[in-house]
Amino acid sequence: AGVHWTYKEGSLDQIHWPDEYPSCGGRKQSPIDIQRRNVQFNPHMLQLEMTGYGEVKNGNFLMINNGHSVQINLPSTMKITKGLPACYTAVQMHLHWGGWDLEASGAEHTVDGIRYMAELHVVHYNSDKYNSFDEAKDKSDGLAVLAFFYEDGHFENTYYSDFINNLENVKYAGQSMNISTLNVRSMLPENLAHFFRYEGSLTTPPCYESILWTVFDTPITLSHNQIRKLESTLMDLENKTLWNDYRMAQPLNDRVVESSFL
Ligand code: SG4
Ligand code: ZN
Repeated sequence: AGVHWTYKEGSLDQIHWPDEYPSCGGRKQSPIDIQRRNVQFNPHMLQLEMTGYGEVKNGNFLMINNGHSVQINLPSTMKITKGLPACYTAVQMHLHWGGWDLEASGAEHTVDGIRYMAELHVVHYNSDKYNSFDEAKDKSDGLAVLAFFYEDGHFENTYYSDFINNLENVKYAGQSMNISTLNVRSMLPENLAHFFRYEGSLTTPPCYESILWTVFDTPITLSHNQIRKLESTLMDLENKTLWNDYRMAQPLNDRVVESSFL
């Protein structure tokens, strides 16, 4: 105990994560740079089928600033029922973003070296095989994460208005609030047909190599102001602006990235 891991500053920045967390130096780490010309089209990969992703009212969803990200805990009624090797139950979603007075972009995965503004991760565990996220998180077939890119555009994305406004209420690390209405489907791109798939890891310590990644090609558009608010509202564990919470691309090694489209 003592030093906490960070992205860029201090003695336990991302270069040094493997010193404390051996998995972070593994051969199946995330994120990666997705190179379109090296991706393998797999016509057998089916579009995902989800249940419970639509509007949920009178819920009690915790939105948390954990000092590394902002996270919303999801109801276990949200599931992926088809398109993956098993049934997966949602646990939480969180974002990674950049900083408005530094390099603005802060997505974790890059595509042909290009970094999008930000990235959403919807985390699920294999509920066919495991009883909880905690049990599944370090198993090679334990987790599935859906990743979505954000780009900036001219118009406010009204499906994100509540989320962006709520950031103010969880400004400081450790703060949380309850959300009663949530519609995750509306926060995703309409087109979910085009995606990449590969085997990787948690992008933060302890970097367990337990995630089957699905990275969608179609980005979500937020307005410039919405992205700015995301990048400048929250504070980290040291009470500094929480930004640039992304890990650099990791070596692909002997892995193959598949795509659902040509
Ligand atoms: C974010 O920091 C989440 O808030 C973490 O969730 C999450 O850790 C971490 O990202 C890594 O997840 O999809 N980017 S990722 O690989 O899910 C875990 C919590 O801290 C263990 C609960
Ligand atoms: Zn993440």
